[in-house]
Amino acid sequence: SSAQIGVTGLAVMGRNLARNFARNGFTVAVHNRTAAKARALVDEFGDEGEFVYTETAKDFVAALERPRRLVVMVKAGEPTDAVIKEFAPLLEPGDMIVDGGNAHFADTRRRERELRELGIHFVGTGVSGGEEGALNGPSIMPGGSAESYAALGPMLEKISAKAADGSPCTAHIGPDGAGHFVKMVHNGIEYADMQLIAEAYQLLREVAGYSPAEIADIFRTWNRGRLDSYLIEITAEVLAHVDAATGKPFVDVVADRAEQKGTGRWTVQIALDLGVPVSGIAEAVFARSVSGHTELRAASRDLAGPVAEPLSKEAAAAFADRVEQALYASKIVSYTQGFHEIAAGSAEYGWDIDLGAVASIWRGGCIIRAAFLDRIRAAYDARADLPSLLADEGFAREIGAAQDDWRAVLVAATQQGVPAPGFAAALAYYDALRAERLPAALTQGQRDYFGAHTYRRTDREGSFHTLWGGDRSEVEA
Ligand code: NBP
Repeated sequence: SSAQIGVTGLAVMGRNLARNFARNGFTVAVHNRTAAKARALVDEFGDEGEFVYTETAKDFVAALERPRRLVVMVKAGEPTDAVIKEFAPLLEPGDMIVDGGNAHFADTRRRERELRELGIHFVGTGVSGGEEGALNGPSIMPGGSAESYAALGPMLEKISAKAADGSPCTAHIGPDGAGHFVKMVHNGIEYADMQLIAEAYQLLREVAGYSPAEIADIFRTWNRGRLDSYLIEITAEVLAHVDAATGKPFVDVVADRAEQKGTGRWTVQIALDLGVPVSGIAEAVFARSVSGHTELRAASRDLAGPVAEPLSKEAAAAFADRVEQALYASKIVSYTQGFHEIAAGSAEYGWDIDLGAVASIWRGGCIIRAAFLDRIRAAYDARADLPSLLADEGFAREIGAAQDDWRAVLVAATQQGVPAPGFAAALAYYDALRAERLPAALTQGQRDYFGAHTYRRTDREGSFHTLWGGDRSEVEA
């Protein structure tokens, strides 16, 4: 038993994570259901560090020093349960099973509870950054017990990405499913970020009349400012890419149907359960869904729309500046909504999640890494009980400064018939929160009328009902 850590499940993610551990000086036992993959890993990358090839589950467990740290990187869902079922009987109290797959946090809570009874620490861990991140430093979001973090944290800190200030992009998120919950919301925010960028692109193309190559340059410029982020950077790369077979812009030869694996959808489903408005993330999930309804789209192609009016060169440049404002303002709203969901999950499940720490560990390694996250961390550092990111003075000032342009972009989008559901949902959220009065008062009246659901008054305590079918006098409910 010489390995400090073991990785089972050696597809792209597990293999790269195992190599990352080895490159950082840890001795890594490797195992895979199909043992040939473990063999191949050692044959191919054995010179990168210390690997211990193991063939059977028993050999694998025997190779690990105690308490054992066993990282599972298999397909989420049933395969994860199958692996737990295989390994749990071979482990001893104090050992750790670290699930680095994209598990649903409810599954993680169940697995943690079941394994806790055996004295085994189950550490549901969000890993972001794709295969590149797994190899060179991902953002890591471990849940599970504080005790398990004490034994595991230093290793994760070593293999994780580092933010610009050198701090590791990992921290103990909270008990049981907290890590997978935060990873889920990370992915939801990623969907929203991608959708907002996609809308900005579409508006620059169809309203301002820019080519993909020109838009790539605009994104490169934006990437030197406050929108500096991995997603903006790769957007410029994708837009500048030319298809070798046709010579056309790559974006023009890719089928316009976006796919999804499910974490964005989970983020919205859970938000509905928690009663948290994540309209920006929801619109992003729905936008992918709309794009995939080929028949619906074909059947709707002849619906009437406005005739587009091309902008002059000067007007196009001014419009691009406005789109940057709209994108930035909408991005603030997406993160406001996402962090609200994390705060709500934390309260519901008693996780006590440090929102500033979450922003901090997303600064490197993960898909949504951005300079912007430093600002979010600073906002929570200044005030840990910040009720909303929009309550932060700095963000409030910036979104206030952006609002005229944000509105102008949506006017143009509406007039020219270009869908911008992410921008629109974000602005509607902003305006709803600002509003002195919402039409919810009318909604309550309707509910009381047809269902006697009662309402509260602005001027006195208590619940009331109006006798709508009778003399319309009010009674206390
Ligand atoms: P996959 O999700 O494609 O899983 C393949 C691995 O699962 C193989 O090692 C396979 O073993 C193993 N496996 C399966 Br399938 N069923 C099994 C079973 N019943 N018992 C034991 N092993 C089983 O691999 P991946 O793309 O590397 O992702 C691994 C995890 O990381 C997933 O949960 C994924 O959601 C998550 N994740 C992926 C990314 C990414 O960018 N790809 C990013 C972040 C997180 P075999 O070789 O014997 O078939």
